[in-house]
Amino acid sequence: MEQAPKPTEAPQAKGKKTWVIVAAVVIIVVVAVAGLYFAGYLGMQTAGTPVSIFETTLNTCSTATNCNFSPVSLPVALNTKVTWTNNGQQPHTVTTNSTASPAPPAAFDSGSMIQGQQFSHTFTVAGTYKYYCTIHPSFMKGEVIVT
Ligand SMILES: [Cu+2]
Repeated sequence: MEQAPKPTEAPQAKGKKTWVIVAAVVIIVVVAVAGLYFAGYLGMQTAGTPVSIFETTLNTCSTATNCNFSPVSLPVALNTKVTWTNNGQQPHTVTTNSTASPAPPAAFDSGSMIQGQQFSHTFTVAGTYKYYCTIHPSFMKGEVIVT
């Protein structure tokens, strides 16, 4: 008769262990998702306001008319994400022009983008962002105006 309380203690201990394991898993998942979010990986999965990088004749990029950004000038509200897509066949970049006047409030650089590749940037500081393609710097020029 005196051994009766023991079986009731055992399930309680098991219940506590389960709770600790569940809490640990929840914390790990929350930290992992927050880490991915702040690293920008989740943000990259949804496209922002589109800018097309086009070549009117694929693989021809010799003038601002046959190869450029569209639109060339894009006005957006603060905290807007803009997504550039290379719809041309040649590699292009989306790179802030640090020598522009006024200088862009923040810098970004897509690096070389192959056909079909996308690059996104979220504009968290207001201002005019002059950017260009480092591969075709003389005529591939665009701007994002953030207000
Ligand atoms: Cu280019």
